[in-house]
Amino acid sequence: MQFGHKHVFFDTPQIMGVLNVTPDSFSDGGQFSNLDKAVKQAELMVEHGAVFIDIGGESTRPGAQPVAVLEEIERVVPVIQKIATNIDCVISIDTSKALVMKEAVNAGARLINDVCALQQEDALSSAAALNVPVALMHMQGAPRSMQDAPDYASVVGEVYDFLAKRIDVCVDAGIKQSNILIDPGFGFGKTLDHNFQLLKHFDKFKHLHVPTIAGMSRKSMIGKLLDRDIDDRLAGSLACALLASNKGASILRVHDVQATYDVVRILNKMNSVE
Ligand code: 7PM
Repeated sequence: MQFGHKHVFFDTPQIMGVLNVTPDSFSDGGQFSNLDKAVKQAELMVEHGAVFIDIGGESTRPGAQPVAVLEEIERVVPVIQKIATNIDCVISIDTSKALVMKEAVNAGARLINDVCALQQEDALSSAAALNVPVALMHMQGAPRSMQDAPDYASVVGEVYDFLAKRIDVCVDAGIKQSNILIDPGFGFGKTLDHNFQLLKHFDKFKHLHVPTIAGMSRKSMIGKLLDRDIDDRLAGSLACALLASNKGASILRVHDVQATYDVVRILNKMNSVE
């Protein structure tokens, strides 16, 4: 798949490092600016094997307050510009807002990662006009209330059908199928069992014939099952990354890039021996 001038092969799983640029994620009172810290963290993630850096300026945490659009732009654009000029990677913008998509792509982002699957106002036409790849994620409900009572007759079937429809809508809006990725949206309006059903059947999503993203890193499906706080979920996250990879995930969206890349290299070796 082509991302600007960079071609990325999905014959083996690729890593997307998460870079949050919400105000408190980089303020430790030290001598480096938040901008420098964000760029240094991106640099380290790329050294450790990340091909994508996913930049998010709005917390999509269940129950989170929405961020004003201009504030979101002020947070992400300087970081995108500096990474785009200094680091060899594909910058992904984690946003649902049309204006943020535009400003981010103008600044150098080459993938739009939208947890709302381009359903917000003007997002679809905006993404189509920008002519960069888009990642469509499934979510049941809205971020604020999605974990209140997740409900499906068949989570795998319903997520699959939703993503199939969104691919069709995007193609009808002028987005090339070769520029679409999909993501079942672990933790977004799903119970513990829903999340593990999606993981168990992750291989079914390859029948949609577009690359797939799996984002389980440090999520509550790990914390709840294992009774682990957020800082103690590395082993669980690596297990989930390996299982999704083994079921064909194209991109792993993770916080712990170096450890995840070790896991991917082990699987790649096994898959490549005679
Ligand atoms: C709290 C809860 C904070 C959840 C942050 C999150 C995904 C994503 C996010 C995903 C894609 C996180 C999430 N998750 N984009 N953005 N897929 N494509 O864990 O699973 O970072 S936000």
